[in-house]
Amino acid sequence: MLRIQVLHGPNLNLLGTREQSIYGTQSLDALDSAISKLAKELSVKVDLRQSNSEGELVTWIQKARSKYDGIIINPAAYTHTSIAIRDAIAAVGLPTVEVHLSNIHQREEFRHRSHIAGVAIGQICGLGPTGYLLALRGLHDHLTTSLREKKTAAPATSRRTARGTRALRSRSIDRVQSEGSIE
Ligand code: CA2
Repeated sequence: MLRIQVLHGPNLNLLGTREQSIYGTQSLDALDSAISKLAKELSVKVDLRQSNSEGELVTWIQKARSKYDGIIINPAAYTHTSIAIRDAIAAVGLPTVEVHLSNIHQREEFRHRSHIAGVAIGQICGLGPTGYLLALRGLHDHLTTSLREKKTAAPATSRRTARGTRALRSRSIDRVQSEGSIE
C-alpha cells in the first residue's frame, strides 16, 4: 500500500473561519476528510498534519523519508520564504507535490516566487480544496508508474544484455570468418 504524507503550513488551521473570499468556506477538518475519503478509494495510506512552525514541518519532512513514499505540501507563507523546507524536501528525495488553494501567481508579487516549486514534481494552485485531491491522484499515478517501471526494468536490461551478447558473439564470428578469409 502506498503511503503519502500531507502537510499543511501556517494559518491553514484557520480555514473556513476568515478570508473566505480567498480560501473558501471549507474547514481544515472537512478538507482532511475529503482527502482521507479519496485516499481510501485509491488504497493509499495518508497521514495529515498541520503546523504553524517551520522547524516542525522540516522535522516531519525529514522523518517522512523512512515512512512515506511521497509528500503533498501546502507550505502556506513558508512557500515564499523557506529555504529550510526546500532543503528538507531535496534531502529526503521523496516525490513532492506543492499545493495552494489560491492562485499565487494572480496575487501580490511576493507570492509569485516559490522556493518549493524547484524541488517538487509539480505545483497545483488556484483550484481550492480540489487541488489537494488532484495532487493525491497525480502523486498516486506518479508513484505507481515509477514502481511499475522499476519492476519491468530488470527483464528489459537482461533482454538488452542477451541481445548485446548475441551481437558480440556474431561480431566475433564475423571477425573469425573475415580473418579466416584473409588467410
Ligand atoms: O493559497 C494558498 O494555499 C496559500 O498557500 C495560503 C497561504 C499564503 O500565504 C500563500 O501565499 C498561499 C496563507 C494561509 C493562510 O490561511 C488562512 C486561512 C483562513 C484564514 C486566514 C488564513
